[in-house]
Amino acid sequence: MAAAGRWRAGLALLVVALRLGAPRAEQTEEHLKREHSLSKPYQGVGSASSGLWDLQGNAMVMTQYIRLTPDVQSKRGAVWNRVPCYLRDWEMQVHFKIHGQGKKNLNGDGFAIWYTKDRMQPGPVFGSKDNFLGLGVFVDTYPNEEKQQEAQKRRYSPGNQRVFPYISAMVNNGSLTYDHDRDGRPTELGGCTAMVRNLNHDTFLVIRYVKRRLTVMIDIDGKHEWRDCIDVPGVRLPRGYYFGTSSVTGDLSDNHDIISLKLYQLTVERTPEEEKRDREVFLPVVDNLKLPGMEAPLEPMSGLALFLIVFFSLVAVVFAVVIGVIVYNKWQEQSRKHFY
Ligand SMILES: [Ca+2]
Repeated sequence: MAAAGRWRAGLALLVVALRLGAPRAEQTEEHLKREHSLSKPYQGVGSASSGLWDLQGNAMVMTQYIRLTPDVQSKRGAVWNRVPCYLRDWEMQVHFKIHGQGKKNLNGDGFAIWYTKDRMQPGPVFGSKDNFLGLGVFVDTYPNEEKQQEAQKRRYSPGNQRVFPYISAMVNNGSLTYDHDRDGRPTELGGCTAMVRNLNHDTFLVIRYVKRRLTVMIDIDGKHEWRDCIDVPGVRLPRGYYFGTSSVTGDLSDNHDIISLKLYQLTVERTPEEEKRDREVFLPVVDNLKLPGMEAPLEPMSGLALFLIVFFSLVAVVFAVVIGVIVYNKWQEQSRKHFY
């Protein structure tokens, strides 16, 4: 239900989807935004002057897909949208394929889908920069933490274990570091297992951002059905960030292919209260989330702080004037006494 409009969107650009399961029928309009979408024949992708998407590293444009990395060790590739996205509510549908020669858990490392302030900056997080500002959704195909613990002959406590490939999401205000050795566990907003590798059918992932609610759904079983993966309310993302996707291989590798990225504008109605709640933010933040290093968002000075500074400055000025007047009067008195 509430399925994203991939199947219908091919027929018409404008689709009205009725969310049947919702308590009150809520209408959502979807509209494909070409300037933030990437699909065959990938016209102008990576060209210096024209085109909407930039290529980076080892990424290559093929006829049927964009290969972020080949199934070769130590490769890194990315593709980034050139146009910042100013939409409030959107849905990104990712058609991807991960395949390679390596046996299970002898492949890596996966890929990331980004909505971030900075673009085209290489780094250690699936080939892209750490301490990023914005959202990262990671399709992680190698269990670093588990392998490390195995090597140290330690075992996970049951219930703690995540089965890989594993999809997770992270929102960063620039202060957080992605812990690669722990597969991002300390900063994970939510996640799910997704057996996405070496499949003969198409695999899809959708990131939906509506009314500050972030949801990730997957369609990886070849049944043309969305399955819930991540659902986090109160996610505040600034507008004007860039979409991108990046991937990296290390000692282990895979082909990481992007077949398409389709960005839909979602038009939803907001009540006045929702309008107030969803007002513009300048730094990414997740409500009611306590992560190490995220407790104090670096918002611009609050109204209260500004008021207090002005108030105490005024008090200081008044105090100084009063002292001055008293001292002046005393001095005049003194000089009068002196005169007579
Ligand atoms: Ca990993």
